[in-house]
Amino acid sequence: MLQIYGVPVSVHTRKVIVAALTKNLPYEIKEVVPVVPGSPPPDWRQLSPTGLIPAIRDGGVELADSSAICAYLERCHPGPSLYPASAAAYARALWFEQYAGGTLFREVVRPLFHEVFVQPRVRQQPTDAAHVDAVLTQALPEVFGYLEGAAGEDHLAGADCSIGDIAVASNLVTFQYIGFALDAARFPRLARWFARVLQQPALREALRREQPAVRAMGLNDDWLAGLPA
Ligand SMILES: N[C@@H](CCC(=O)N[C@@H](CS)C(=O)NCC(=O)O)C(=O)O
Repeated sequence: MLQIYGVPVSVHTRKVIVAALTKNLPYEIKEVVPVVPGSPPPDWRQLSPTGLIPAIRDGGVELADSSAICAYLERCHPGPSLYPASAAAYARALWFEQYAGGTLFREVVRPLFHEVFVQPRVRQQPTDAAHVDAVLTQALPEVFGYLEGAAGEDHLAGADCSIGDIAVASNLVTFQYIGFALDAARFPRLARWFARVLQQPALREALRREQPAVRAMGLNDDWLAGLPA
């Protein structure tokens, strides 16, 4: 069985879980929390050379990085596909996947998660309020503003939900878990797109499965209650 190393509430582990669920693949979670000392297994750097989650073991294949893993799962199990057929839409899906991991995560979600969760809850260190404020007033408007312009009445890379949608949505899920809200008055197209992607069955199932961890971590999941069943 596919073994996914990571934690379901991690932005990039969730992406791999949604890909596995989309393809109806059974999987087993091997819990690794890189920020918790002693959590990674002894051979962790061999499996994940960066030390980051997620990584997988699938038969004889060992692989790190959510984008590499999702592309691998797609090649092994082509349907249902998370990658559009046309070259232009395929490229756009990859772009949004890259933008999600490279800019949305690095400049907005990761610093906020670090300040409001890792520092006070894992490291017993104070939150740097000035850093949070800088992210909210400088990085977020640019990044969410770009996504607002990119979101239409469809998905980000065409009619169907793609890996690009899942990658961006996974970031917004964590953004809301840590107590921030996607402001629908300020980013209406992005908010409508997010509500649409949250209807995607594999993402819904991933969110359902991670609820025990969300509650155990004391994260905010009130916003999920407002979603249509
Ligand atoms: N490019 C990597 C990024 C993975 C990543 O940043 N993972 C985060 C969790 S979502 C992590 O391991 N953070 C722990 C740390 O920074 O030490 C991927 O797509 O898998």
